[in-house]
Amino acid sequence: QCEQILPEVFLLRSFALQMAPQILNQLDLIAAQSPFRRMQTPGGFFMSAAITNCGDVGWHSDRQGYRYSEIDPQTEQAWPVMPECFRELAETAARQSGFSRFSPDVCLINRYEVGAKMGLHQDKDEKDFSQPIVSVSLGLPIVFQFGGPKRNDPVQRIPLQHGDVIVWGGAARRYYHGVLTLKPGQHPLTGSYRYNLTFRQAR
Ligand code: MD3
Ligand code: FE
Repeated sequence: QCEQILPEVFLLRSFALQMAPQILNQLDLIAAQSPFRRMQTPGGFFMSAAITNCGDVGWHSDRQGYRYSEIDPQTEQAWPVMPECFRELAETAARQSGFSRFSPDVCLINRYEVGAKMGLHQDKDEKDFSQPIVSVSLGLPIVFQFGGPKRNDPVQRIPLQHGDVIVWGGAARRYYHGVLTLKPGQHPLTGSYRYNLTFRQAR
């Protein structure tokens, strides 16, 4: 059930399946405190995915740029605490993939509605690139794509389904990646949405 895609990238199919209802319950509590919102990019566009965070810090974007901060700029309060079951899931997935020292301080949560996508980008706002990123997909399926360290590198596509977990480490941590447009559908647990949780060590 664990497939190695690249030397330090592991796809753990259905790894979060059993925990999904619990995760989704926690997401409702998190969103009640720090709501999902579409963030503006420095270029002035709005991202099509709606974002919130939990943890010691949260990632956000506005006309001034991308950054992690301890305060949610919308609520002017601390971000919601990361639930213990989130941390355990992320650390277990990382450990099984060979990253024994992973200790996430943030979980960035993307919510995709039908028609939403995420263009190719690199994640480079974190301090230590030797730590992996653990991603958890919930709800409607989507096609994930990743290339290489250069924007023009050829891309590979992987369909991601409810419960799938990927651990991104090593050189792949710097690779361009994104998701294609979310297609219409209904998932018994999330309706017409797809959620993606990414656990990171930002600081
Ligand atoms: C490969 N999210 O939040 S998750 C993001 O499905 C992001 O919402 C996508 O890209 C989503 O930044 C993809 C898989 C993922 C996450 C981080 C990565 C793949 C990655 C960082 C480096 C390389
Ligand atoms: Fe990313």
